[in-house]
Amino acid sequence: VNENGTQQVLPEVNEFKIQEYDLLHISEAGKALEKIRNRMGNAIYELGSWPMFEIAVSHTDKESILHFSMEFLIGRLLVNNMMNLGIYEIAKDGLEDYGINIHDLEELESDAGLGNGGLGRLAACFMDSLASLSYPAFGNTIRYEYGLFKQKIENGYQVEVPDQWLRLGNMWEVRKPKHAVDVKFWCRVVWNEETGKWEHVDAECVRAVPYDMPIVGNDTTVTNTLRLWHAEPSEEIPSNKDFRQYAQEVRDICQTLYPDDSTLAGRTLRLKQQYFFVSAGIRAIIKNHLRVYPSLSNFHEKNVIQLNDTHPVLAIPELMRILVDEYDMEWDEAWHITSHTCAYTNHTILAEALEKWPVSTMESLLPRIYQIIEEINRRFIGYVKQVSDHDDDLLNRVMIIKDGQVYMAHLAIAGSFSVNGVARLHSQILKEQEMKDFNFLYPNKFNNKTNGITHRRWLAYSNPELSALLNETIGTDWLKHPEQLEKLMEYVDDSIVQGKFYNVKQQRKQVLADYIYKHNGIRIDTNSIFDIQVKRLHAYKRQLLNIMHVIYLYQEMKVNPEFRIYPRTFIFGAKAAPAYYFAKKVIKLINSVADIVNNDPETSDYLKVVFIENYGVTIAEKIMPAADVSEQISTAGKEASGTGNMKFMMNGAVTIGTLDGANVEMAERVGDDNIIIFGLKDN
Ligand code: 26W
Repeated sequence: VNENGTQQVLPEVNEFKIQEYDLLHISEAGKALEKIRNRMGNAIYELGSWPMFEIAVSHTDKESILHFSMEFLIGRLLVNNMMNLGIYEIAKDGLEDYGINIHDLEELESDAGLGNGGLGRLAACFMDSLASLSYPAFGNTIRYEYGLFKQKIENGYQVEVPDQWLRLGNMWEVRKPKHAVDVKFWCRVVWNEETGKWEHVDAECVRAVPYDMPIVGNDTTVTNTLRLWHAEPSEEIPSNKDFRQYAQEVRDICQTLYPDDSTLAGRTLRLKQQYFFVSAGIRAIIKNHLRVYPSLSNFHEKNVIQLNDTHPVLAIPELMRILVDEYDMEWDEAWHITSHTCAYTNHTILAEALEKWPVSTMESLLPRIYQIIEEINRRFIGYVKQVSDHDDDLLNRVMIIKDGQVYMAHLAIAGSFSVNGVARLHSQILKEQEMKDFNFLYPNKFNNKTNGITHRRWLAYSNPELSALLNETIGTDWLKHPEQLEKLMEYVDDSIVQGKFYNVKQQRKQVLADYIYKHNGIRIDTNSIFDIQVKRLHAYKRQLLNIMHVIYLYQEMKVNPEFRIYPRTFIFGAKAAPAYYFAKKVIKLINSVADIVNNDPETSDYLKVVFIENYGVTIAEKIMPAADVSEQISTAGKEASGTGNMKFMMNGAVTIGTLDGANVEMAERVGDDNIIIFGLKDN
C-alpha cells in the first residue's frame, strides 16, 4: 500500500498474472504452479540468502546459526512462503480471475517429508521461526531421493511404499555446482614427513553438490537457506573399483532417509550419510567465514553449529580435523574453537536411539576422524581423572570409546558448550539420571530449551477460520507476537466469542469429516467428540492403551443397554518403523476394531474409529484444527517433549495426558479444565 493509501500490486506479480494466465486451463494448473514457484523461488532466492548472509555477517556482530540435522520435515512450502511474503491473497485473487482455484494448485505440491517425526519437524519449525525473527540461520541436511516411506493400509496392515517426492521436481531448490566439495571415505592415513601433514591415500571421493531452498521469513527482509547436499561421482574416481559399482555406492548415500540398520552394510551407509553432510556443511561455513574474516581464530565467535541429536556429531572431530590438518592450528586452540562452536540437543533417552558406532566400522570408513576421536577421548580421560580424583567407576561410565564402541552422546557432550533437553522434565531426567555423571563433570553445560512450534503454519495458515476469529477478537498483532494470544483470556466467559469459536471448530471438523469420507469411505458425525491421537506408533506412546479403552466402551455398550456414552469418534494416525513388529500389530488391531465398531448398528451412533493412513505434515494441518480431544498418554518419563500436544492445544483441543514431556509445563499454564492429567505423578 503506497503513501496515499491505495493498494499497488507488485509489478512483477501483476505482469506475471497478465502474461502467464490468460492462456491457461485448469488442466495446466501444474505448469502454473511450476511457474509460480520458479518465479517466487528465484525471486526469493535473488532477494538474497547467501549474499544477504554475507552482508549480515560483515556488518553486524550477529553470529550465524547453522542447524545441522539429518531430518527436516518441511511439508509443503507454497502456502507458507506466500503467506510469509504476504502475497497469498493477491495470488488467490489473481488465479481466480483466470478460473483457477489456488487450493487445486496447493494439492499438487508433494510434502518434503525428509524426517521420521518430532525431531525432523522441530528442525523445520525452528527454521521458519529463525527466519521470521530475522536471524541469519542456515539448515544443513541431505537431499534424500526418497523421504520417509508413504504408508498404505491394506487389509488393516501397514504397507510401505517409496516416497517419490521429487517426481515432479522440487521447484524450491536451486542447484549450486560451484559450491560443490569432495568428501573422502575408506582412505588410509599416512604421515608425510616432508609436508608434515596427514595424507589420505587411496581415498574414495564423493562429490557433495549443494541444493539450496529458500526459507522465507514472515514480515522480514531475511530469507534464509536450507542447504541439502546431494552425492554425485567425483572426477577423482577410485582406481581399484569398477566405476558402475562406485557410482551405485555414491547414489546409495542419498537414497533413503534411514537405511535398514539390520545389516553392517546398512549401518555403514548410515555412518557415511552422517559424515557426508557434516563434512560438506562445515567446509561451506569455513569458506563463507573466510570471505568475511581474515582467519578462523574467531570462528566460534561468529558461528554456532546446533547439533540436532547425535546424528551430526561427527561435526566435532571433522571441525578439529580441518583446523588441525588443513589450517595447521595447534590442538588446544582448535579444541577451544570447536568446543565453543558446537551445541548439542538431546531428543530422547530411549536406549535404542542413543547411537554407538563400532570402532571397526568407524576406523575403516573414516580413519583420520577416528584418530581424532581417540585423541579427544585420551584428553577427556585426563580431564575426568583430574576432576573426579581418579574415580575409575565414573571414568568407565563416561568414556567416549569403550567396549569397542564410540559413544556419540559422550562425544557430543565433551565437544559442545551447551547440552539441552527439549522439555523441563526431560532436561531434569538428563541432569539427574541419564547424564548425571556428565552434569558433575560439566556443571554449567546442561540446560533446558522446551520445544516450541511455529504458530504461523500450525495456527494462522492451517486454521484460517480460527485465525480470522482471533483477528476480530484480539487484533492481528498475535501473528508477529504470539504471546499476545493471552489476550483471549478476557473472552473466556464471553458467550458470543464462545459461540463463534464453536462454529469455527464445527467448520474445521466438517473439513476433516469430508477428508475421511473421501479417503476412508466412513461417514463420521461432526456432533460427536473428535478424540484424536496422531504420532509415530511406539509402545511408549501407548496407542494400545487408547484402543483398549475403545474396546472397553464397545463391550460395555454391548452387554449393558443402559450404558450409553456421548457420541465419540476416535481418530488415529501413525506410521510404524518398517521393522517394528509390535507397532505394526497395533495398527492392525486399530483397523480391526474399527471394522467391528463402525459396522455394529447397536453402537455405531455412539462410537466410531478411524485410522487415517500416511500421517504426515500436510494431513496434520487438516487434523489439528478439527480435534476436540488431544490424546497425549505416553508412559511417564518416556516422551522427551512432544510437539503435537502443542499444535492441538493451540487449535483449541482439550488434552488428555500423562505427566510427561511438555504436558507438565502445559498443565501449569492452561489449568485443570484444559488438560486432564492421569497416571504417575512422579518418577
Ligand atoms: C517413534 C519413537 C521415536 C523416538 C525417538 C522415533 C525417533 C526418535 C528419535 C531418535 C528422536 C526423536 O525424534 N525424538 C523426539 O523429538 C521431538 C522433538 O524434540 C520430541 O518432541 C519427542 O518427544 C521426541 O520423541
